[in-house]
Amino acid sequence: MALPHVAVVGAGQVGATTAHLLALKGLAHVTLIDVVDGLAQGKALDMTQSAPIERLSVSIKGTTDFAAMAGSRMIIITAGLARKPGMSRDDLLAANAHIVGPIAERAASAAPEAILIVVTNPLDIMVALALQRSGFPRQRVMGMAGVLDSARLRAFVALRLGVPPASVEAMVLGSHGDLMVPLRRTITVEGKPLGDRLPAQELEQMLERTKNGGAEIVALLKQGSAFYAPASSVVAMAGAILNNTHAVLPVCAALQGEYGLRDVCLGVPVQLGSPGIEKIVELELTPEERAALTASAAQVRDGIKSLQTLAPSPR
Ligand code: A3D
Repeated sequence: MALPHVAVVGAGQVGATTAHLLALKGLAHVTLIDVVDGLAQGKALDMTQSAPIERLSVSIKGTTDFAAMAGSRMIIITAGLARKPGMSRDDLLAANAHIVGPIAERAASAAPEAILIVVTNPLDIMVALALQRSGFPRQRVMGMAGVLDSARLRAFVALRLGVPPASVEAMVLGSHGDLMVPLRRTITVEGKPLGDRLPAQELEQMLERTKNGGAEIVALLKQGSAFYAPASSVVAMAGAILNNTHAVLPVCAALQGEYGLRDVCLGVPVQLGSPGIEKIVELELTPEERAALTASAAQVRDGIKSLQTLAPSPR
């Protein structure tokens, strides 16, 4: 079967790493797009020169021309500002809304059947904006955050217990921010519940570290934010869709009654396949988890409302 085309908009740290991973895994032909002249072209050329060594058979192109999104099966939006030390994700809202809104409109006119995956922060609000501005059905618009937040928790638990990272599973739901909702009960090691392998206080510290996982890296790097694990996370989602695996992953999706919530985009377990979001999986939640998810939704809803007060996008 012919390989699909994926456009990655934003050729910065996350976008370029995502493009390279897509190519290394042979998942798709990749077009990298950025407004900065030469950036996407240069990085695509560099990746293309890794092709003989990595035995890649996909094409990797770079351009400033948004019309190159035409024919894409999937468009991954990573364009926008990243956090600087001391900034919250919400500090990026106005600037990134003016970037993501027009990209979603252009994506919809260039590739009306594409699946959109948003990575730009503040994530849940940018997904709501992309949904609105693309006019796409909610099955085809989603955001990456839960796979990353869950991977951070999985990595911390694995490091502490000295087990292979892939043997630890965990699910973090809710918004991508301070009010994310780690489901303690979902943590398993080698298929078995975590139980008392970690003292409760230590687990709480790990959950707190997960919530601050992005800020910890921003503070260390001093410029820019995390990109290796974010790119791996979005490529995991892309792989599940392009290979139609029906995997259930935590994904930011538009809710219309699921978990008793509507008109909000939030991280929930989602079954991914060829159509995009095949199903939102409704887990049984404890009253505390449900309350935390509702608080998380309220915060995202406030952010979505604030989009209406922004000045129109400069064209
Ligand atoms: P960075 O390396 O600065 O790259 C952003 C790129 O976007 C730059 O190359 C810009 O030139 C480009 N850009 C700006 N405006 C446009 C436009 N209109 N069209 C096309 N390209 C444009 O940032 P990054 O790659 O580290 O991060 C990108 C975004 O992802 C930021 O908003 C981050 O906060 C976000 N992010 C989210 C997560 C999540 O888990 C949700 C994780 C990591 C980064």
